[in-house]
Amino acid sequence: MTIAPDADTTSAPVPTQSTYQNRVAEYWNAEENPVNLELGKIDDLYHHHYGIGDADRTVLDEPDPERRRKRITTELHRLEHAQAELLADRLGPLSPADRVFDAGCGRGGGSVVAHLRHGCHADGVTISAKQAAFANERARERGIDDHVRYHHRNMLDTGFETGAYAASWNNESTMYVELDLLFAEHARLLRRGGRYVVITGCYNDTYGRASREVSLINAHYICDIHPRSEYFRAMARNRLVPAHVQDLTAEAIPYWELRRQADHLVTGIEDTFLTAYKNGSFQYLLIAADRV
Ligand code: GPP
Ligand code: MG
Repeated sequence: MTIAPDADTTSAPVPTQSTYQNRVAEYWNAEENPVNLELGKIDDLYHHHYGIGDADRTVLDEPDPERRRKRITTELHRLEHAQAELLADRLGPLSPADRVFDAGCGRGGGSVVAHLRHGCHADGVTISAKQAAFANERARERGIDDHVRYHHRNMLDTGFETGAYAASWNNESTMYVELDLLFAEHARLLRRGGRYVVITGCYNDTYGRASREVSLINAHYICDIHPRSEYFRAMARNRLVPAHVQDLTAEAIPYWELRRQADHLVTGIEDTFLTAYKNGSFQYLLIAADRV
């Protein structure tokens, strides 16, 4: 049964979920990786994506062990924040009257970044009740809960108002869903001329099929990484016209090179990402599209 939720509430029932979606929700309800929580604590911006840009590797030379850990944590957070800012830049121009939709919002960092950048209202959606509650608590503490709200809902079927959004995005969350269903929901929510942005890891069609490393990443996160081609096919089918495509693969590597040396934060997937990026089977991509 699908119950159409009130856009102002955070506790409306999510539509009936597949067994797979229940497993994904369980993963995120249980997830407490220090690489996410310790970074988030720095400034109360909790991201669930990776970083981009050159890393300051001098943090590794810090002789005091406690200070070294702190400096590495701070540097990784800086790189993740730079990624969130890049995405937020691509949403604009937006005004404080505008509303944006954060599909697969995790613990909420991206919506806060978008609000701070543009002054806009944000609705974040996550399949994890725990993440939605956590993110709403952070928004309350920050005093922006009148502008930024998180909802325990399914991003494929949000129940939000048709055409009410000036911009929307997925930041590393598309690999959990069928792209046609996802883009149909974005196209429904976005007003004509609205902007959709995705940052994602995708497998490279020129390599062939999914590599061993891509399959290992899928198993690690219980996700299903799409090929690059599928993004463009599914966008074309759903009134989303790419305006800007950026291959961020090279810019993603310094983050992983630093993260693999952060003994206090590693999760075990670091070398797999590096091999996947370096053997050409996997790409880190930003696509900005207009809703026509
Ligand atoms: C990062 O989340 C992103 C995902 C789990 C989705 C998979 C992304 C790909 C690009 C394949 P996270 O910040 O919770 O992960 P981690 O705990 O590894 O930092
Ligand atoms: Mg993380």
